[in-house]
Amino acid sequence: MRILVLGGDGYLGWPTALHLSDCGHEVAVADNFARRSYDHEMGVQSLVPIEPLQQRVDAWREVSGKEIALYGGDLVDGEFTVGMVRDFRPDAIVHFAEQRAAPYSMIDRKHAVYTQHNNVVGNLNVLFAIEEVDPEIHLVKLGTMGEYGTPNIDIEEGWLEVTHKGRTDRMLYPKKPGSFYHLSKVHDSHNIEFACRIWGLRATDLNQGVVYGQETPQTARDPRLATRFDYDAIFGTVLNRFVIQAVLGHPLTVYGTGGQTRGLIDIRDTVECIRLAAENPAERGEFRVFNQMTESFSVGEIAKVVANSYDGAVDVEHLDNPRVEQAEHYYNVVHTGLVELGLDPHLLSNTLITSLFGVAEAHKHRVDSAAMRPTVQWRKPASPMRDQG
Ligand code: NAD
Ligand code: USQ
Repeated sequence: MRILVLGGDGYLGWPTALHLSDCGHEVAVADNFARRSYDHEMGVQSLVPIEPLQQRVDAWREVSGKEIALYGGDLVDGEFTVGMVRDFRPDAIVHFAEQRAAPYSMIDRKHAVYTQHNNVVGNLNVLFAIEEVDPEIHLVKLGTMGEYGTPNIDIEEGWLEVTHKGRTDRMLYPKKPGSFYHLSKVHDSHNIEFACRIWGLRATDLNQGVVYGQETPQTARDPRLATRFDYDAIFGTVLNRFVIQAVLGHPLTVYGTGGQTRGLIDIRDTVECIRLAAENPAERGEFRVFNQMTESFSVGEIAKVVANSYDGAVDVEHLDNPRVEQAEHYYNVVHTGLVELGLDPHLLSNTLITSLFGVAEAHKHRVDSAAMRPTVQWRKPASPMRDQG
């Protein structure tokens, strides 16, 4: 298949492009390098050094003999987006290319507006490009488990059968996201479902949980193929941060009581889920949703797993939660769709965490400790809502 990976310079986009190329697909990557500019803005850098995208593509050619085409441009530019799709003529488009950090979207008005404009408009341009160039193209879109929030009922895969006053219908599952970033994904999901229903496009929305890990079999083949590994309080995700904190001898920063529960997934399963979704396309007119996670853990449990796997002493510090989220709640997620397509998950194990300790140990001199503590508050200090939780 011909597969265009949008956001192909990112943490997940790059290893996915390599995995798809390794599996024999014709791959192109597109990126506007916004992620690298957030690093400059925040004064941080990936823990693991990463090469510029052109060098990564050259290294992959050297290592594997395979070509990956490269498009530099911004999805918010509709002409660029449609021109790229017309030029590459993909069978599937994998869309990772969004601002993806909840804390970044909660910094202030400017960052919230940027996040929703970048994500919602970019995704709309992708939908219009598919409709204009070839409605057969399958869109594989990265959504997030955080679209659902933490409802007090089971979380189904995107759709819910509702019986109301004696009548029954299949409705989009109700959403209660926890940040302006997570909201942007809800808006995307609605726009995609609309395009499938009205134009007959085919799409798979992958509501992915929090990803952990840094290496895949392809990125491990050469240091120039490494993907990024974020540890800072804005872009670092929880398990990856705890691993780095343990190695640095910093306390693990559990927000609040640590009772909040999330779905998690190993980066090696992320790239495989994308392959499975791309190779088994949705039907024309179908808005298909999979919950792309393999296990649920509370933040407190994640801290325990990391602390127990590390050889040295590890402290846990409970910080006042800078976010507004339920501390204790029901969490039961249906996630059978991808397993039915053939996913054989890597569950969280000491082996994986031990190898991550190795990655963190090798690069710990690059850490700026000041970037570790959370600074973005969900509640504004003067807000009358402040004490309502
Ligand atoms: P990332 O920020 O590392 O990668 C996203 C890439 O998209 C970056 O390289 C960025 O430069 C590019 N990009 C952003 N806006 C763009 C635009 N307008 N035009 C072109 N390129 C643009 O993020 P990631 O961690 O690789 O996440 C990828 C996707 O997966 C995101 O959509 C994210 O919401 C989703 N996701 C990530 C996680 C996680 O834990 N990392 C979990 C669930 C879902
Ligand atoms: N948390 C801590 N301590 C930390 C960091 C986080 O307790 O040092 C807690 C947070 O309060 C939250 C949970 O850990 O309850 C997850 O936080 P996170 O920063 O790891 O993940 P999140 O903000 O939800 O976002 C990440 C990705 C995002 C993706 C999402 C999947 O950045 O792109 O959409 O995971 S999900 O959470 O399923 O929505």
